[in-house]
Amino acid sequence: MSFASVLVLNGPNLNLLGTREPAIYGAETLDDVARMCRDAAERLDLSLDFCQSNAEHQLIDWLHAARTKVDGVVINPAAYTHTSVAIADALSAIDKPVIEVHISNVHRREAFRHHSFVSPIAEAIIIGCGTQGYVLALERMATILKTRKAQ
Ligand code: CA2
Repeated sequence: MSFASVLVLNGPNLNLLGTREPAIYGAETLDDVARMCRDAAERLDLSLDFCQSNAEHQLIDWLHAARTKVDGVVINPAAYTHTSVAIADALSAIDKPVIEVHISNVHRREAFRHHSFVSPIAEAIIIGCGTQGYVLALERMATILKTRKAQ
């Protein structure tokens, strides 16, 4: 039995990881990232749901379910980071810690990637650490959730 549960949510086109643009996103596939997350979750005593969708409404439905089902959310909203007030609103409705992850350093890239609707809601943001960012996010989430449980 794990001490807490975390949802890792991935937005549009992240299913293409590892198939192109390796200079920006690395060589790992989304399945590789899911495996890394599962290994980290086991080590950190977290239970894990790992999901990806290209559809905004699906991501929002999962976030609504997360309100009662999980203790924290790690999200790479992909391009919806920069466009979606709806995903930001769904995240605001979750009274649980949220950590935003970006594989690439968005601040080194086009200006439209510099703004995030999600960042003001996030407890922490991990940017430009490659796919390792997901593992770092789970480690930070475990620390946050352990600290909250101890209070
Ligand atoms: O750096 C990140 O993690 C991003 O969230 C990735 C998004 C991008 O729109 C954000 O600005 C930054 C794009 C995900 C698409 O991933 C692909 C991977 C390989 C090939 C094509 C797309």
